[in-house]
Amino acid sequence: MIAPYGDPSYGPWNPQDEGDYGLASYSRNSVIPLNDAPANAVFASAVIPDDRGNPLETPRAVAIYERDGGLLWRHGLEARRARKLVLTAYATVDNYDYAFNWIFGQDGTIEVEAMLTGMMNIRNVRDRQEDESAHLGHRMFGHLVAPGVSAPNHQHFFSFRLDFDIDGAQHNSVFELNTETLPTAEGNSKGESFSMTERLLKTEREAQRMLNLETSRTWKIVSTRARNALGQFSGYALLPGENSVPYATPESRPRQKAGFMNAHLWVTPYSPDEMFASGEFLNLNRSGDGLPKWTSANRSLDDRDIVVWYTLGVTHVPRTEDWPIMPVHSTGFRIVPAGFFSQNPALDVPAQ
Ligand SMILES: [Cu+2]
Repeated sequence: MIAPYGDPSYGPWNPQDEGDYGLASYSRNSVIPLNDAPANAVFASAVIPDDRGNPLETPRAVAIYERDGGLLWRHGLEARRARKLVLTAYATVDNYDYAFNWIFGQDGTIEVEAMLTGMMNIRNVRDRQEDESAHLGHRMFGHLVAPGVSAPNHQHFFSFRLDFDIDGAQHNSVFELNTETLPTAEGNSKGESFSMTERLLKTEREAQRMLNLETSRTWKIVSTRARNALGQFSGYALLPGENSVPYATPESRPRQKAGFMNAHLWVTPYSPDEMFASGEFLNLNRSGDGLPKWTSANRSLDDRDIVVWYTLGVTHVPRTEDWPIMPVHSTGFRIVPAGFFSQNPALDVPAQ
């Protein structure tokens, strides 16, 4: 996870919050009962090694709880209420705070939610009020949030390493799904027809993909061996939510250091040596280690143990209301069953 800043007065400052700091180690915070998590939560501690190899324990590192999940399904006068199982962990990285929720639904959906809060990074500006060039309080590179205080435009890029094992670790493949209007020449005389095509991503280079709103692009990870009752590949689809492209140029330092942000999707064959999107040794490393380096081998991805890496970008154009403590900005994506079951798996949920 890296946060590139867009204000040229900042100099080369692009904190890599996971890597330089460690979202799961030094930055991990204890969950605050009743505030970070509801009254029915249970907690688990975590032990990780410090930089000398000594055990470092965080009490209440993880909260686990059920919460109301809204409507599960309904038709006419028949309806079911959903419950969701939530795993929560928090990290404070200097001024900023991140929370991560892994949310498990009765319909087989896994939601991944990242929450951004804490205190924005700021710089002092000479004029205490908005200057003439400011448009509704917005400067070219930031936003005035208090007299003499400007919060610069910045982005947050997360890399989620998703080690899919659909019906076993081996024999998995990744397909890309695109939906397009059919040409009128191909039996689309009314101009209303559109079709979805699935394309196998065969190699690491083919699997470096960007989102595409025009084709409603999603991806599906399937077992090539297991089938549901309809004979379809057993699979789960990755459904993107909010996302962004990097505004730093391809040659810039953050793009070199955190090359994972060059694509929204990466797929690699599983390797125990490839755990971190920017490589093992991040501090002072400018070399483009990690995903760009590994995938230059262009290994085969078909019918094997694969790992999916999803890049989630948030463009944070500060608001006045983000100061002095930022209300949570929630973002994320979903992993939903797609052929994994043979029908809606939540039919057995009883009515309240
Ligand atoms: Cu931000």
